[in-house]
Amino acid sequence: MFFKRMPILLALALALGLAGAASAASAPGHASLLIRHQTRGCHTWSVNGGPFKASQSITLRRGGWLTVTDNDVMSHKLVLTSGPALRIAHPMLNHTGASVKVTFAKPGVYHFTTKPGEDYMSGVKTIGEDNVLRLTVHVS
Ligand SMILES: [Cu+2]
Repeated sequence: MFFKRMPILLALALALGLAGAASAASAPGHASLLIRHQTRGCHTWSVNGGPFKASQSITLRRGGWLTVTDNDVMSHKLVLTSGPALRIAHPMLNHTGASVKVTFAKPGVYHFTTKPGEDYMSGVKTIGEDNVLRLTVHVS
């Protein structure tokens, strides 16, 4: 019985191992985030056209990069709050459609937030507390 079952277990272990390796290798190389304005909470962001939320989490492969585009009615500054040291060349998103690109040379877990600035125009009304945008980036 044991010897009969052995090859199946071995095959299963191999298959799982290969699947694990394949998923690590296929972590995406880039992601694009879009900040939008909304009445409730002032702003949210979306990853690759997905749902708009205040908090997002993504996985990138080492050497991968992301872009953040600001379509909000106010500026945002992209800020790294924890994780491996990282240089953000132009962290200020200070006009409609402004974008920033961040490249991840080192593996690790990076946490970002944004520091919103003043509205570009007066009279923008929102409901509730302004959201704090948060992003976790897992780089494998
Ligand atoms: Cu906003």
